[in-house]
Amino acid sequence: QAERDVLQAALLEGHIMPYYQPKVSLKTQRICGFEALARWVDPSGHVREPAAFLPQIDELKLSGRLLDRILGNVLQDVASLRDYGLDPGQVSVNLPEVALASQPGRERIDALLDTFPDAVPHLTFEITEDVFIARSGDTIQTAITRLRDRGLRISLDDFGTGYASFQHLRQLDFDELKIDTSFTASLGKDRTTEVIVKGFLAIARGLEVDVVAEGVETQEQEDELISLNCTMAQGYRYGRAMPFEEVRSLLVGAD
Ligand code: G
Ligand code: G
Ligand code: MN
Ligand code: NA
Repeated sequence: QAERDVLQAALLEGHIMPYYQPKVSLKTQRICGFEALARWVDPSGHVREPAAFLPQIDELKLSGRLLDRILGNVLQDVASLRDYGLDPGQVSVNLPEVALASQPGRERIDALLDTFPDAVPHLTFEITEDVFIARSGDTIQTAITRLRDRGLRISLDDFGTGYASFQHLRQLDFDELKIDTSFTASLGKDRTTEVIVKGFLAIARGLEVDVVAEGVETQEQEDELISLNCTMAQGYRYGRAMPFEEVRSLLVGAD
């Protein structure tokens, strides 16, 4: 209970917030968007990463509250950038399974989106394949279709690491596929990985969806991805997740 109170207070008082990791176009080498990643920032300035608090959030059934906070902040930040005349590009938010599976979860998302209609076209929701495992696929599919109809994009996160990845491709219309860090890390080192990534990119081209390679750290990985015609990348090579004020400065500088 004490732990729950601490987490709930951190959420209510706004200490848990999105940081933003840039996504880069491999064609232009320019920033084309960001992924919002939750951080818990103490009043002392100490920053905790999701691994330190997401498990408790799940356990204490606070993931709905977390999404309210992260999505609410992201919409506000996107709207504020637009007010400055800046283009944030596509901003991704990680969606937990319960957000789509439960009626209250879906209603909360709708209510938040209604508050910032101009920010909605900038939004991408990242879902992992585990959203399909726990509940009936039909409910999830309907929820996803409704969101896409509102003009936001759906991205399949950690692609290739889950159970029955190809089955999900057949059941779901989506807009983007994210190649997991574990594949990127083996590029240039392991022929099997290269063949698999090449296959992912061929599938994405055939389905006409975007691809983002995650966890890009080196020039070699980038060169390899470019030679495979991958269009977007994300990783420490381009930048770590940063607070909103830094995003604004970065975009002002890029203008
Ligand atoms: O930021 P970092 O690379 O440490 O993120 C670790 C993991 O936490 C990633 O798998 C990411 O998807 C997840 N994560 C980060 N922010 C959020 C969030 O706001 N909501 C959910 N559900 N997961 C998040
Ligand atoms: O949502 P997802 O699980 O994909 O979250 C992305 C995770 O990958 C975050 O934990 C983020 O901190 C991490 N990450 C981002 N860039 C890099 C990178 O270049 N290398 C590695 N190893 N991890 C990264
Ligand atoms: Mn993600
Ligand atoms: Na990922």
